[in-house]
Amino acid sequence: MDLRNGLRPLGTTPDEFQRDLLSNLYYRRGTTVESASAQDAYETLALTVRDRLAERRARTAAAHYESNPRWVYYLSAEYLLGPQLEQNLLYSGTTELAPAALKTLGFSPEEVAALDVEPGLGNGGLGRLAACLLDSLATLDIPAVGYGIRYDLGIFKQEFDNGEQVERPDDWAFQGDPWEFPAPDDWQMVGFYGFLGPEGWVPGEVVHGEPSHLLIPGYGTETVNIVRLWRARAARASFDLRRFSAGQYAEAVEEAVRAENISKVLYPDDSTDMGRELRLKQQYFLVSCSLRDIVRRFRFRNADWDDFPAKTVIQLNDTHPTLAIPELMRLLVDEEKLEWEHAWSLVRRTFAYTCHTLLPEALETWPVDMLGRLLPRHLEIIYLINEALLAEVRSRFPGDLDRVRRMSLIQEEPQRRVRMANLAVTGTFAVNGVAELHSQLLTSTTFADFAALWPDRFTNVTNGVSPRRFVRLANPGLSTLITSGLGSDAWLRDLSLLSGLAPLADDPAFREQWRTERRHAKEALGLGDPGAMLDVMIKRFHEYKRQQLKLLHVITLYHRLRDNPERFGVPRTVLFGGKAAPAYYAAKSIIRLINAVAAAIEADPKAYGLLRVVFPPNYNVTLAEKIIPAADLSEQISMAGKEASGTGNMKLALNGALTIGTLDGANVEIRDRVGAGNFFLFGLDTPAAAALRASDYRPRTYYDSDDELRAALDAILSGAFGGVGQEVAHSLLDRDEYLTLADYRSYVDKQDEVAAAWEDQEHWTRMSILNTANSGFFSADRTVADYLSRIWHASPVRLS
Ligand code: OX2
Repeated sequence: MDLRNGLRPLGTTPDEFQRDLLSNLYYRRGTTVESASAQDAYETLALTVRDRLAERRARTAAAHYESNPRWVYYLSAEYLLGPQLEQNLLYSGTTELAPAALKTLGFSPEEVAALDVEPGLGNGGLGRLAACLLDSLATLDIPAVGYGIRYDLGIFKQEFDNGEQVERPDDWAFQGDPWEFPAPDDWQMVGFYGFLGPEGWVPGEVVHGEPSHLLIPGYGTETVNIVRLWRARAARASFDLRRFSAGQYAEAVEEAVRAENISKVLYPDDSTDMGRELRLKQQYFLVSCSLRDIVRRFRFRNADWDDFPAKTVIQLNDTHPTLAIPELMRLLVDEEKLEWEHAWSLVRRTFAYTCHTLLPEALETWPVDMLGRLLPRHLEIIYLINEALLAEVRSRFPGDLDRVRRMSLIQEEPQRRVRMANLAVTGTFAVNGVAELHSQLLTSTTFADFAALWPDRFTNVTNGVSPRRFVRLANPGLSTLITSGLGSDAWLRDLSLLSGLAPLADDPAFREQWRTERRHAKEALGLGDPGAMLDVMIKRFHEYKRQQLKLLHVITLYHRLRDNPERFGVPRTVLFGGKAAPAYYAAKSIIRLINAVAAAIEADPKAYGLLRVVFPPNYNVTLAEKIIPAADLSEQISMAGKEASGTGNMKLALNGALTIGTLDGANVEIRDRVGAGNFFLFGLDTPAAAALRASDYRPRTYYDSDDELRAALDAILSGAFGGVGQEVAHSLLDRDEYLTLADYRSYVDKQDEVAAAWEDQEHWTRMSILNTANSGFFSADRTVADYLSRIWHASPVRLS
């Protein structure tokens, strides 16, 4: 088959690349070298690179069609893909060709790269994990499609106004997105509301889902997969010409606006009923479009529904896409006329569910009333699933009413709500946590009842990160050094090879080179003295993550410095990065206080050259790629038993930062691998934290008995930071939900050990190299390999 429509293959020489660039400028941007703007240059380069991937994509699609493989479908409300240009240059092998070609247009690679806006279609770790898994699926040649929503406005842009977080819309695709392929002819129809009539569900509102896709190339292979994103549109002819002609302009487009609101923003504010309903609508929109698309794709090569589970595995990324379970039941029973039991057996063998949390408040539930109004047939199906579930529970555990109540898909008190996590566990063949500790805690706490009923359903898959993005692209200098140390760049596809660096930790010349590369990364970040220790805490703001603990440490360091500047010791730059959810006031107070403390320290000449706090706004993937290579110390200080895994911890360790952390999430596995001697452990472990929480915990006793802690909190209370942060201090003294004060002393003492270790740079460098050398396990390629062997059981399809 001719997959190039008779066209010649795209060339790989500088001349050919340049000719294609000029051709794209002329024919696709409609402009000339003389009048090209920087935006023209960027988009033309993107198209020229994209063409090379599109060709691989066409061949991938053909190979997949040919082999009718088992597909992995990943359903996720978020994808935090990061900037696309440099990645696609690397993956298409054109990184070296671009600068010269751009020069003919009169632009530098830096100018052009600055225009590559990252699609902010995600929030934090969950969305970035989705992006890393897609990258690894393609790299491992697994037939896979990611499904998500193409939000018009991604995660908000964070700005600081007088130290306070303000949220601005992130109009990421304002200029269009050159990486995107619209596929309007694959649209789907989605119904909402309405009633159940004798013929079944009659929706009262119908919207269209229009897909577009982005290319997901594999590294070091020909495979190019896709992520397909849905955008909500009014059904055709929704424009009301009669009203428009009558001057009712707003009313004329009302329906269109209501439809488009569904894919307007990621995680609309859910502090109102309307906001909550919009989120539920988004979830169903994603699920309904994606399932119909999956079925359409199944039918290309298959006719028998009994083959569906063998050809399809659908991974639910947390509970957001859980409505896929009742939706597939509806499609099979109502539309395909399968028997209920038959349909249920297909559904149960198709879906798998990843749980990403331990926080009870993060386990989604929806009011029965709301769900029944929006999706009456789905609520009915959920009741039927629940009946069968509870019958099974009663027969296995006769007389155990409490257990029945706990396991029910419906929570009764204080309000009737549907428990999405219970539904997700009930409708899937595999449930996994995202780190060893997390998976253990899931089966011993959150899902203990389900684990007793179906022990074989539960497994663990420890998260991982893309070594291409977070080492090769983010840290080119260190990557080159690693490649020369190992004698090859094969580590980029087999990260376990990093272990070959371990002997080099004892080689003084290599250590010197290692320090040089790390220093370059710091200089590139540009935060002043590269000799100061760069101490970073980059993650979403949440009280369980305990940015407030780091802040108390900063205030303590500041007090020591003021009292005794000669004895301060190691100069530090403390860097915070992260956003707080718009309606999460406690987290926003912590942000404001950090900014106030930073300003006070900055204004004090005594602190000059010794202590600095920096907080660049709008932490995102682009910024992460600059900070991570420069970091010396990685703060992973959540209250034990709260962070499911963490992935920033992996990225930092992989780049040679040393971790100070609790025994939480994947920190446990990082410490096991890099060695206890190369990791700064502090604080209560999960059982101790749980026991203290369960007892009569009094944070004030720590305040009373620890002079430095008292001084830090008193400083806030007495208005030393412009009066900011009173509520933070009060909340710590009165409640301290996450045991910040209980862990303070152990944390500060451990930080003193960190400072002492920093004084011996040879030893520190040795530890740094060993962190990198022993972090190969945390590649997302290994994560995908684990999903494949434990859950997905799909095989690679390689292009010939
Ligand atoms: C995050 C978890 O908080 C984090 O620990 C984990 O590393 C990440 O998911 C990827 O697994 N929303 N985001 C998360 O959980 C939820 C819910």
